Amino acid sequence: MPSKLDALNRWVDDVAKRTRPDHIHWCDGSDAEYRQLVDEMLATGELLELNQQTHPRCYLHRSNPKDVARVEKATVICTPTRDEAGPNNNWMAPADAHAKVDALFDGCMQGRTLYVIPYCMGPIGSPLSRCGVEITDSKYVVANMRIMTRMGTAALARIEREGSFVKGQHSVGTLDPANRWIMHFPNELTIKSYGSGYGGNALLGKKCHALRIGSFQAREEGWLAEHMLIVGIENPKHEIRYVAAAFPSACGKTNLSMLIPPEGYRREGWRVWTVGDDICWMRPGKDGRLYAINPEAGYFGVAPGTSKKTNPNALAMLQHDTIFTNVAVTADNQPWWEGLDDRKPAKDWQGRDYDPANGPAAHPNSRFTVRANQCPSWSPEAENDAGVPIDAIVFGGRRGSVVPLVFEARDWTHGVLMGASMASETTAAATDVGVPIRRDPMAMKPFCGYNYGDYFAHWLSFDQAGAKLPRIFHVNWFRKGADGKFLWPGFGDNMRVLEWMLKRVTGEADALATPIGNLPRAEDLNLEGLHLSDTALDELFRVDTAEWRAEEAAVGEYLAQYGSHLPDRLKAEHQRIVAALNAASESAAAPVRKAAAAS
Ligand code: TSX
Ligand code: MN
Repeated sequence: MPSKLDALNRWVDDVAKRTRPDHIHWCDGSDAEYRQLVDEMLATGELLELNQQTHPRCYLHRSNPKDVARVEKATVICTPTRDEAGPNNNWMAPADAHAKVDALFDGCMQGRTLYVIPYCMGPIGSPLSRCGVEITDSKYVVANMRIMTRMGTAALARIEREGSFVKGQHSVGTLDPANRWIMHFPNELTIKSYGSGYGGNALLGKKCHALRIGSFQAREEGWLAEHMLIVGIENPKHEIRYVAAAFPSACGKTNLSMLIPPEGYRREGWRVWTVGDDICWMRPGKDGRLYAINPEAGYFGVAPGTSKKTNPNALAMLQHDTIFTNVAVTADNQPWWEGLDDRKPAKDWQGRDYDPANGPAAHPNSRFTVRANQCPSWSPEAENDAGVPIDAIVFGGRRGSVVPLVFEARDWTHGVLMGASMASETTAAATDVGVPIRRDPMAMKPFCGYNYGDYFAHWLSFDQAGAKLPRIFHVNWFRKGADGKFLWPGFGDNMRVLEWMLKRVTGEADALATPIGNLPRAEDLNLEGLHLSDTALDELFRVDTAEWRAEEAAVGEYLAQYGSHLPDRLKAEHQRIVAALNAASESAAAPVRKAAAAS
C-alpha cells in the first residue's frame, strides 16, 4: 500500500544521491539522540563545555568568523516571475536557481552524515501548525532544531497523516561567502540553503519556513505569518488579553516579550506571559477574532545587551540547557557578553585572549538557543492547539525624533498603513539629525516571501463583515529630547503603554484624535512614580505638523515603488492623512495634538 511517506522517502533518496553522504540518520527527537549529538560535537570541538557548576548542560559553539549572520544579498525568492517576488526581494528564475545551487550540493556530504529532521512548526495537534523536513549535514543544526521546533517522531507521524510538508535542504558546504545561497521556491514548498551554518540561514524552520514560505502559504490559505512576538497580559481581575507586536531588529522585541511589570503593577496583580518572541501565525476563528500560535518551541536570541536589568527572565532561563554561539567566556569559563555585567571576559568569541583592540568580546550577533518553556514568564497557552485570541497588534520602530511614544489607528485600513509605513534607525549615531532610517513594513522586509504590494492587500482582506479584528497601535520607545537623552524609561515601564492599549480595547481609556491617529493625553496614561517633566511629556507626545508632512512624503515615495501592486485603499488612506496634515498646518500654528477628543 502506498504510504504518504513515499514522497518523503523519495526526496531523501534524491538528495542523498546528489550529496553522497557516508551515513543517513533519521532524527527521532529523543533526549538520548540529543545527548549523543552533543557528545560527538564535544569530541570534535564543534561544541565546548561551559562551566558545568554554574551552567549545567550549557555549551559554546564558535562559528566560522566569516559566517556570523543572515545574509540578505544571498537570500532569494524563486517565483516564476520577478513581479511575484516584488522589489522587496532578490529574485531568480526557479530553473536557474536550482541549477546553480544543485551544482554546489553535488557530492558535498561525502565523508559526512546526512540528518533527516522532521519538525512541526506550532503545537503538534494544532490546525494552525505546519510541518517540514530539514535535511542537513550539520550536527549543530540538528541540536538547534531540536530546541527550536517540535522535532522527531511526533512530527513524522503528522507528516504521514497529512502528506504535505516543506522540504528544506541544507549543507554547510565550504562556508565560502561567495558560494552562499538561501533559496526559496514557495510554489514547490522548497528551501535550498548552502554555505552557511548560522542561524536563520541554516535553522530552516525559522525565517525560511515560518516566515518566507509561511507568508506565501498564508496568503493562499487566508492566514497571516508574521514577524511578531506574542504576549499575554494579565490584569488584577485575572483576565488575560493577548498582544502581537512587530519590531525591526535592535528594538528589544525579546525584552518586551518577557517584560516584568513595574513594582506597583505587580502588587496590583498585573503579569506578562510570554507566548512567543519572534514569529506569530494568525488565522480568523469562527467567532471572527484572530487566533495566534507561536510556531517555534525555543528562542534564538541575541545575547549582547541581555542583562538582569534589561531582561531578568531571559537571564534566568539561560542558566542551564542552553547552546551559546559566538559569545565570550570569563576566566572560569562562564558565558559572557557586552552589557551582561562588569566582570571581565578572558576569551573573545573567536577564542582569542580578550583584547579590546580586537573589538567586542562577544560578537554583536552572538546568540543563545534555549527551549521556550525555560523562560519564567512562559505561557502554558503557547501549547494550546486553538491558539490565543489577539486583541491588539503593535507596530514599532526606533526613531530618535518625529514619532510619538504611542498612537492608535482609527481603523484596520489605517492600521495596515501604519504597518506599511514602519521605519527604524539603522545605526546608533551621536546626533539625531540625519540618522539613516530604513523602511521595514511590518518588520517583514527580509522575510516576506512575495511582493509587498500584494502582502498589503492580503492584510487589508481580513477586514470583512463579521470580523472582530484587533486594534492596531504604533509605539516608539526611543524618542530623544533636545539633550540627546531618551525621553521614555522603557523596559518594564512599557507596561504603562500596554495598559492604555488594552483599556482602549475595552473602552476604559480616552484618547485625542490627530491626523496621524489617536494619542493618549497625559492623564490617560498611568505615569505614577515616573517623575517625567512637563517638557519631557510634551516632547514624547508632540506631533509636529511640518515633521509629519515630511514623514508622510517619504512614506508616499516609498510605497510608490510597489506601483500597480499597491492597493488603492492604502493609497487613499495615505492621501487622507496628507490632506489632514495640510489642513492642520494651514488652519493653526498650534501642535496637531491639541485637537478634538477621539471616541
Ligand atoms: O529592549 C528595550 N526596550 C524594550 C523593553 C521591554 N531596549 C533595549 C533596546 C536594544 C535591544 C530599550 N532601550 C528600551 C525598551 O523599551 N528603551 C531603550 C532606551 C533606553 C535606554 C536606557 C535607559 C532608558 C531608555 N535608561 C537608563 O539607561 C538608565
Ligand atoms: Mn526576528
